[in-house]
Amino acid sequence: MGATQITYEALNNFYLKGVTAMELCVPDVPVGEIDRLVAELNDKGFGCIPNYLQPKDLQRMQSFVTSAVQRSNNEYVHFNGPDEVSGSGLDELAHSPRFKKLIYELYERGTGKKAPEQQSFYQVLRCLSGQSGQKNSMIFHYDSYIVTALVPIQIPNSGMAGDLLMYPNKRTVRKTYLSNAVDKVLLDNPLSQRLLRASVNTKRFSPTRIKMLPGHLYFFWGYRSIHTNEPCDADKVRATALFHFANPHGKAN
Ligand SMILES: O=C(O)CCC(=O)C(=O)O
Ligand SMILES: [Fe+2]
Repeated sequence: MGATQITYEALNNFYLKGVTAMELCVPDVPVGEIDRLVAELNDKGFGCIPNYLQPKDLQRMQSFVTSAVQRSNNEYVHFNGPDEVSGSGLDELAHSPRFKKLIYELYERGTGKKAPEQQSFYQVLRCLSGQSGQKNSMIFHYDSYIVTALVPIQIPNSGMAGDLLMYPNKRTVRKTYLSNAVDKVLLDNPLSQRLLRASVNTKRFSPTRIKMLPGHLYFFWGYRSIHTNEPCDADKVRATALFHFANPHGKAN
């Protein structure tokens, strides 16, 4: 009788853990809210859905980050695609119909075009830590994809937090891959990078600074906006999950 009870309890525990581990809670965002987001992206450069992730889901993602950073000896590490973050919950988010619908609708309502059906997300998890974390910061760029959705997983709550810096909506969607490449070359050179870095703390030319909170979901037009992240202190961890959608030139980089 005693033995049966223990076995039953153990099974029950296992079953319950299994259920909570599998079920990522993804909100259904109404169309009116998406229109509000689009207006924010166009007007101030970024939009935010506060507390998009449930605390338990965020904790699971944070545990994944903690062990990944430990494995990399507290240095920068990143993961591409859902398979590399399998079990963290970020893979489930990328596959979630509600999340996909949100991004497709944001794209469609923001651009007036039909969302490309064949493209999936270009998904990245970036974990900044140590000296290499600092080297992977302050690199201003345009993304190759129109929509950038960003979920901060872990942000230091003191010192340098790794704010997102942005000059929003600085270019239109280029017709050709060549003109897109020209924009990128004009930005990705030592002189432009030096000028942009020198502008960060000026009164006149400073970028929009976004202090991000873990579990919120942020959007911006990554293709159209010059952006980067500030470094965080080397002894801290700053982790962001990025979901890029819709490459107008069909080439990833
Ligand atoms: O980690 C961030 O805050 C931004 C990273 C980014 O812009 C990118 O990976 O394209
Ligand atoms: Fe980016």
